[in-house]
Amino acid sequence: MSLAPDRRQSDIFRTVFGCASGGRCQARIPMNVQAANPAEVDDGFQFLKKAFGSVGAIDLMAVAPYFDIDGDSNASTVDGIFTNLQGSVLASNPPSSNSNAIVNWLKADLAEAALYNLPLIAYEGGQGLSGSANQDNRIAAQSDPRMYDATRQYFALWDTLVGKKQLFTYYTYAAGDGAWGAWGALVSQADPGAQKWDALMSLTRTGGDANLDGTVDAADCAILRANFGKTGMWWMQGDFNHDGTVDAADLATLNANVTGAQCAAPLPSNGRIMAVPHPRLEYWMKLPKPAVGSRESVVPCLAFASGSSAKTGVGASTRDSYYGRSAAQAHRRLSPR
Ligand SMILES: [Ca+2]
Ligand SMILES: [Ca+2]
Repeated sequence: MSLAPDRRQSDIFRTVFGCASGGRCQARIPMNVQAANPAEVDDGFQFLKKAFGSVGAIDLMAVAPYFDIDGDSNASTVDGIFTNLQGSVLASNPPSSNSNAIVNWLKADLAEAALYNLPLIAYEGGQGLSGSANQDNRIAAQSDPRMYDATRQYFALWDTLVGKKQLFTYYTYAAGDGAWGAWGALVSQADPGAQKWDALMSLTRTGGDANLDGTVDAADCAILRANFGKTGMWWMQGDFNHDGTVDAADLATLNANVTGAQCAAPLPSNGRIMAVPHPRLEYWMKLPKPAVGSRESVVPCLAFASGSSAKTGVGASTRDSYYGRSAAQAHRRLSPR
């Protein structure tokens, strides 16, 4: 029986990592089995119990519950793919005719693991759209916005049935789409985002953590500000609600979780900057027209007397030099007489 050498292999790891002596173990030993056929491992577990008294050398049962369409005919259109995935394969109450329904797989996996008091983890998983029929549609589905929703729907099932805290190894980080599948959450690690990647970020990161460093702070604010108002954006560019645009909603998400100063939206590049004349400015405007420049060309504002603003109650401006006056001269003109 193949589990006998597996057991010996497990014991070697336990010895090397100090588990055999009862120390805290860094290595946890899983027993893998197909998610759709968990009963296949039962003979092995029974053998271990008989031979060793328990399956004690095994810490976990591990499966790879990839989700895929239930039959190639569903790939004739991209719509067909998502109708089958979202309405059947990933449904919380799937049709009994669907032998690829994730709920049914996970329930059977949990039942098998429970027989031996083993936790369930996923040693691989994610979407598994692959096959020779209509491969173009399977690849097109990867960048369809419904893939974002399908990925979240998938993990909602995992979270509900198995548990958020149970290890799930998503396959894989970045890989190109091709005839043998489209496994990468990102197509290229240089990409700013993708439907699958952004779904994973939304499930694992705090809203606002654009640079994925585990905190929401000024660095994330800078990213959001740099992309504010842009469309075609992704999580790592500041689009936390996946509507494609970086805007006030994303800013609110960031500020709800930020450590340190609140993040402010940048001024719009085509916006208006308005100032309200101060009584002292009106006084200044009544003075003879300056020798240099045109008064009419100047934006009315409160700022004229740099360095003396505290006394006058007005701000600083470079307009003084425009009129050929020093800040002190401007201050004198702005001060009550
Ligand atoms: Ca961050
Ligand atoms: Ca957004």
